[in-house]
Amino acid sequence: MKHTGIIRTATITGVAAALSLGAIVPALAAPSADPVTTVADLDGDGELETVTAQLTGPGDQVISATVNGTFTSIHLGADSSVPLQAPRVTDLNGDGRAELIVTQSVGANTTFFTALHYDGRNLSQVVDNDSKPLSVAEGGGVAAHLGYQCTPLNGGGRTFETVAAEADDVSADPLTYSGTRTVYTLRDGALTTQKTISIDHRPVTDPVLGTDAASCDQAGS
Ligand SMILES: [Ca+2]
Ligand SMILES: [Ca+2]
Repeated sequence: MKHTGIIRTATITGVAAALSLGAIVPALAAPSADPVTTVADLDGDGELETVTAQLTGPGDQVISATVNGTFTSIHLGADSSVPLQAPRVTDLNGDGRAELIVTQSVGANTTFFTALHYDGRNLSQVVDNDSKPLSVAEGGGVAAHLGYQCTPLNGGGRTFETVAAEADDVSADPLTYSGTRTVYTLRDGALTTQKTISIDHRPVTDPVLGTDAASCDQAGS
């Protein structure tokens, strides 16, 4: 009996220690709470900023950076069932200031992302034509062809293009896909649709289905 009492006391002490530690560092309560980092030139001044992503709880991450000595952060949805990925550093409009592509959910074949831009003071979500936060998918397995790409514009800048297409017949050989390619320009964190291109029974090798995420990378990051 006395032995059991000692163990109980030790356990209670351990719980108390864990609780007090948790109060100091709440992130310890989340799974895989180690932050992940990357570098991006958020304000386009030629100096790279460190961008940090950290799980803060189930389904929640915080993205943060310090630009010119000023800290900014934003909470976004996260898929806490998989290891947190650092944001992809892109420049979706080619203006020299980075946008961040942030993973929101990871499925068997398809990953969903949103995008952040830095407005000179804060990080905020890139919004689409309907003022809703951008959601872009990548992957799709055989049944779908999903992704994004950037295309240089004559005279400078880039368009940001998303592809969402479904297989016409998953047992066909070669496979063909039908759906939409949407061409956007980005200004002040808001996307404007320039063109919606219909994709009709095209093989995956057709440029209209092209999805090269690396073409959106920020130069020099
Ligand atoms: Ca900078
Ligand atoms: Ca940019």
